[in-house]
Amino acid sequence: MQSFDEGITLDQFLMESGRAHSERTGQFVTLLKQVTLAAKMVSARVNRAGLAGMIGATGDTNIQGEFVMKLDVYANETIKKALEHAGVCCLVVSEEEEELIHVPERFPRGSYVFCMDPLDGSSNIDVNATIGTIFGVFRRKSPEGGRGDLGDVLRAGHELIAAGYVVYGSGTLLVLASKATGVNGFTLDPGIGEFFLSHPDIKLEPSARMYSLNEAYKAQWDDRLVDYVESLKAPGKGFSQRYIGSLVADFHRNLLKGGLFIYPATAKAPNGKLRVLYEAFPLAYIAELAGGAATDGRDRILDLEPTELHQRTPLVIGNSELVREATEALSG
Ligand code: AHM
Ligand code: MG
Repeated sequence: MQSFDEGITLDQFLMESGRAHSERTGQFVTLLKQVTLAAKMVSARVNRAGLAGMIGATGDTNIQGEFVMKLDVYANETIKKALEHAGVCCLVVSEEEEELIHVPERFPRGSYVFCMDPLDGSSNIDVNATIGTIFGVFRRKSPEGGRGDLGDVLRAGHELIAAGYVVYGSGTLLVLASKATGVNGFTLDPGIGEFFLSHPDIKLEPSARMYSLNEAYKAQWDDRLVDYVESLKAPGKGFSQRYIGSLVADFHRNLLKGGLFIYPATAKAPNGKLRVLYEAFPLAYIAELAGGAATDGRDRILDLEPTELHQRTPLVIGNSELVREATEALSG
């Protein structure tokens, strides 16, 4: 795996890693650059979101119109446009859109399939809590130049060639993972509009003492989960709990500080809430490359083969020993 020094720009990193990566077409690097560009645009809009009400009060409808476009819609359109114009994708899957998105006829069709949750945690926008973009990249299976089809998308997670997320929080940080480069984090310097490598080669320790899940649903849990979570609270175990309710933010904290995240099956949501293609797969790919693990409470997430675009899955993800213990407890 190639290693990099802190402080280089994301562009420099992409150019160097492009040389190391097995995807040598240049198209792959262009794809990641376009995602970066879109991330900067979304970040700028997220930072201004709170101004919408103030500007509305001035009665300037044009400016207000621009501001009040829902942020998740804006993120979806911005990322899609960045990818379509660059001719790097044949297909996009988005949480915001029911159907598979084909790149319009007027653009060249590229080799990649992009699966995204354009703005995860969007129920947190109103309270200025951290939100983010999650994405995974497959190389197409269908013939080059064609429109692409469902077979390019409905496939096992271990076929991903890259994944990442952007968190729009107190700062904007982009985490990028691929087998050639491992997991690296880049912080946006808003003054000059560049991402700099700030978290090189992120690794998860085998264990940690933090768990994240929504305990308000306890009455709907399987008894095995109730017992497992109770066991974490035993005196002397030293666990603490954090739950933001924004997957990307909870995952990011756990990736940097260690922790176990669970969004289980519940009586009301027997398949859990989170989506396979653009939430569970990318984060599982990142977790594994960082030395962690992810299961659905029984099987490895990256071995799932979804049969529907917006399929859901329970998710147990984080430090490898914690995921193993939780999975044993849940499937025992
Ligand atoms: P959404 O698709 O409605 O945005 O829901 C996804 C979010 C995740 O970011 C988060 O982990 C989860 O919903 C929180 O759900 P809950 O409020 O049920 O704990
Ligand atoms: Mg989401």
